[in-house]
This record gives sequence, C-alpha cells and structure tokens, in this order.
Amino acid sequence: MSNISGTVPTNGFVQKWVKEVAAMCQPDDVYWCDGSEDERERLTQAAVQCGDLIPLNQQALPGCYLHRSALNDVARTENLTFVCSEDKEDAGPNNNWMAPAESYDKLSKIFAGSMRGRTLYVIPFLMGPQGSPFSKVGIQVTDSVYVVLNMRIMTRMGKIALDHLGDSDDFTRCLHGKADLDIERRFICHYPQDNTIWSVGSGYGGNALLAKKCLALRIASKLGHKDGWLAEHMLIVGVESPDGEIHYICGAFPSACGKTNLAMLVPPATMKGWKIHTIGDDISWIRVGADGRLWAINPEAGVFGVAPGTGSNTNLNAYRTVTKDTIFTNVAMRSDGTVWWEGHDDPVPSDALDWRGEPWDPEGGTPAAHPNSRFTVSIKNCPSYSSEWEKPQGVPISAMLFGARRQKLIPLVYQSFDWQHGTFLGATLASETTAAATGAVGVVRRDPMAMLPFCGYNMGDYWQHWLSMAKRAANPPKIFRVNWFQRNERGRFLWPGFGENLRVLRWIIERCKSGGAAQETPIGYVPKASSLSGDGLNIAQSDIDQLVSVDREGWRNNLKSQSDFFATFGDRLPAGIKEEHKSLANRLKA
Ligand code: GTP
Ligand code: SPV
Ligand code: MN
Repeated sequence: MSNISGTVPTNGFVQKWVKEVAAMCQPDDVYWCDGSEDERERLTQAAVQCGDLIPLNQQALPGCYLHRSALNDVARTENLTFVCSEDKEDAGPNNNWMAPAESYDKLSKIFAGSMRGRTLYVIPFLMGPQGSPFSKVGIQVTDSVYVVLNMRIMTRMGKIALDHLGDSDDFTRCLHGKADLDIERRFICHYPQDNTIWSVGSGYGGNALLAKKCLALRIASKLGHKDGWLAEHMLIVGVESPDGEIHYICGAFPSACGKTNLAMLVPPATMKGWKIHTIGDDISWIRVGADGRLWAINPEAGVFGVAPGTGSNTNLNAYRTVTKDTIFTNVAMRSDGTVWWEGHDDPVPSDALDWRGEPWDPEGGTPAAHPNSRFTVSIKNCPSYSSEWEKPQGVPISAMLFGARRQKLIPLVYQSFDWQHGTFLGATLASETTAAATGAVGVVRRDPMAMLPFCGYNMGDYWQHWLSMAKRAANPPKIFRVNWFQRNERGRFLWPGFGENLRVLRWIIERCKSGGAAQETPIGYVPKASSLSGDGLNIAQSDIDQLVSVDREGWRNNLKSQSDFFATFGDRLPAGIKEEHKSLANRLKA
C-alpha cells in the first residue's frame, strides 16, 4: 500500500480510477496536487533534489530552471503513437493502430510495478476558461515531477478543475509513467471510446504532457466529431488596426512552423497604430456561435515553445516572455547560470554546456541547444497577452490560415474561393519536416490542417466534418494559405517574416472586409504585390513578385501527389474534396 498525501478529492470516480492505476504501478507514495503556490515551491525543490531541474541564475532569470531530458527522448515519437479505436478503419491511414485489448495488455505489463520507489502524482486539470461550457477536465497521473511542474504551467491545475468536474465521471483518464525511458518500451496510446490515454517510456513534451496533443487534439478532435465542433492545431491572435477594430485569426501550421511567433508578433515600427493580442499559440477549440460565426477558445494556459530562433530581433515578445518563471528544456547553459540557444541575442558563448550538459565547442559543428529545445511558460507572461483568453465563449474568428514550410511553389499568401475550397487548401497542406518529431528533417510530407500527427480518427471523416461546418455556420471565417518560407536559389528566405508577417495579416483583414486588391488565379486569390509593399518594406521588387507568383507548371506537377495521397483514404474521401481536386486540375488546364 502506498502512502497517500495532498488534497484527496471527494469525487468517487476519480478516487476509484487512481486506486486502480496505483494498484498496477505500485508507487511508494501517492500525492494529490492542489495547484497552489506553496505546492509549486515544494515540488520545485523536490525536482532540484532529484536532478530533474537545475536552478538557473536567479538574479538574471528569476524563477527559471533548466531540464535536460534523456538523450533518446527529445521530441514526439510519432511511430510509437497509436489510436486504439475498436475498429481499425476509424483510426484511418493517418494513425498507427493497435487493438484496444492488445494495447492495454501490452502497456499494463510495462506499467506493472514501474513506480516502485517513486511517487505517483495526481494532477487534476481544466482545459479551457473557468466556467466555460466548452471546457473539459482531465486527471493525469504521472511519476515525473518535471511533468507535474510543466502541467502546472500548461493547464489550469488543481482545485479549479475539481470544482468544474463536481461529482461527474466526465473526465479524460490520463496515465503517464516514465518506466525506464527505453524507446523499445515506449508507447503513447489513445482510447477514444474510453476517454483514456496511456503513455509510457517518455518524459518529453507532447509524449508526456498528456493535456496537450493527446487530450486537446487527439481525444478532443474525436469528441468534436461527435458533438459538432473542431479541435485544431491552431494559434489564436487578435489583430487591432489603427482605427481600433480587432479581428481574430486562427492559424494551423505544422510543428515548428511559426504558430508561437505569429501569435506573439511584434508589429514593425513602420506600421504605426497596429497592435497584437495573444490568445493562444498552439491549440484551438472551435464552435459555431449563435451568430453563425465560428468562436474559438484556447484550452491551454501556457506555451511550450521552440527556443532556437527566439531573439529580440525576430520576436521581442517571445524573448521577454521567457525572462522569468520559465522551465527550459534542452537549451545550453553558460557558466554564469544563464541560458543560450542558436538565434539568441548574445554572441556565441565559449563557456557553455550544451543541451546534454557537455562542454560545448562552438567550432565543433553541433548545436549548443537541441533544435527542438523548448521553454514552458505561462501565457500571461507574454507582453501581448490578452485577457480575452479567459472569456468562456472565446473570440469570434474572421479568418483561418493554413501555413507550412515550403521553399518553392507556394505563394506568400492566397485566399480560397469559399469554405469547401478552403477545406481543400487545408487538406492539401504539406510541409518540410522539422525537429519537433523524431525522423528526417526537411523532407516534404503531407500534413493536412497541420493535424496529420494529431487527428484522433480517420482523416477522411475529419474532412467531411470540416465540410459540414459550412452548413451549420452561416458566416464562417475566410480561409487563406500562407508560406513565410520561400527561398531563392542560394537558400536565402525571400520574405523577412516575423513582424513583417503583419503586412500579410493586413491584406487578409482587408479581404475579410471585401477589400484588398487581389488577382484571381487557378489556385485562389493572390494579392497584388503593391498591397503588401509600401510603408518601409525593404525587399527587392523581383523578390516580392516571386513571392506572389503562381507557377502553373509546378502546380500541374503537384496534382498527382495530391491524388495519390487522397487515394489512401479510399471511400472515406469526401466528394467535396474530390470535386475541388478536379476543379483545380481544370482551372490549371485552362
Ligand atoms: P510548435 O510549438 O512545434 O507547434 O511550433 P510553432 O508552430 O509554434 O513554431 P514557432 O513559432 O515556435 O517557430 C518555429 C521556428 O520557426 C523558430 O525557430 C522560429 O524562429 C521560426 N520562424 C517562425 N516564424 C518565422 C518566419 O516568419 N520566418 C522565418 N524565416 N522563420 C520563422
Ligand atoms: C508540437 O510538436 O507541435 C509541439 C510540441 O507543440 S509538443 O508538445 O511536443 O507536441
Ligand atoms: Mn504544436
């Protein structure tokens, strides 16, 4: 029997489930988290003691700590992630599948006795604003104090969640254990029919913070399919024009393709009077409002952001966000106890330990920070944080963006003809892969709606669900495709990106208000170069022409790769998507 401490809730369903998992995992202690400040201090000390956290220089970086993960545990492992629906077809070709009974059996054996000598922490957490009818409760059990401290930042944790739950059994059961961190015994399994997630053998990010990708996307997307809403891998940002009007925009970009940066954009000095309001940087839950518009909430409370590339010249807001109360994972540490990464403001250090804790040789050809090193920090730390984040109904969405990393072919921005065509733009999204998941980097892969690794059911059904939103929403957002990542022959980015992306948002907002100069092309409405330039944009005319040009030949060559991908969905592929593919082919022929 384990020692029990902390705040045990009165909810019998929660108690019963925790008793069951404790019986399987056999921890020495069970600790029920309450989310208090006092608890944070105690758990932080415990984390320092066991080596999970290294205190940083508290003068320069108050409340900041460094975590170094196991060397084989630095990113999501998509090949070890499963959707264990009853019927394999319901997981679709977009997911790995295991039969539920087989996977419960396999993971039970790994969990059995795996917490001996350890503490099992119970984390009640709320996803979404307090008092919102759209918010959901999860209970995560974990043997990692690092995971507890991250979940504390990433969610609304403790009493607030138990109050929301009351005596209901409507909560996601999230079981997480490090076991021995052996990649051969690592599995991240989802059971949508049981509202349950089991994750074992990893302590990192989306594998271990089960509120994030596992609950808020994979499980939630399936719930949304059933109940008529959308769970999306989307940032939410409010863009205020000089006349004081605010438009809210959602954007889906694959991992490490710019969501956090767009959500925290710093307007360029030349665009006077524009302001940015940050609501969310990774996940949106989206519903049809009584007014026929789509409304979005950010279910999360924190940011688990990519460190490399974060500097005051690329994104001052993000840079300032991480100067206090931040947990850094796998960045480099300098001898004065401060942090550094590639793209940091400070010069390349000669006295740094790299992300593994080894002395770093700047000439050695390896990065100091891991390319997928991260910071975990409350969204309220961000200078552009908006209190609209707390609104139970969320914010009304004017435009949705699909973006990805593409060196060639995809223009800087173009607008879909309508909702069905916009859904098609999402469905055909493809991106060069990044370090956010294990595997090759820089390879173009299809990543529809930036949800390929996160859609908890058959993507054919998901597209049909997207198409059906138009029938229920009289006034849906306008849909756009964006690409900040075009390069020239020498590999240089054609578009300055970051703050200058506001020029693209300005055109998008004009289009939402039926303005904005555009040219109709076979792929959609593309801006006139003149609607992006002006007020101090400092790039060559030939570059801007290239950024908005449509390479018909390249698009024709792309059609086959689209249809090959769609064919893998067989008869689950919606007619509306087939129709759009055919229309695009016809327009390109004309
Ligand atoms: P996840 O947290 O993995 O979902 O990533 P994300 O989509 O939030 O990406 P993030 O904003 O953290 O950016 C990832 C990387 O892309 C960082 O290294 C950024 O510096 C870089 N990046 C972001 N926006 C731009 C841009 O407009 N232009 C260029 N060239 N790079 C960008
Ligand atoms: C992503 O990979 O899209 C992330 C990081 O946001 S993780 O939490 O690891 O999924
Ligand atoms: Mn993400």
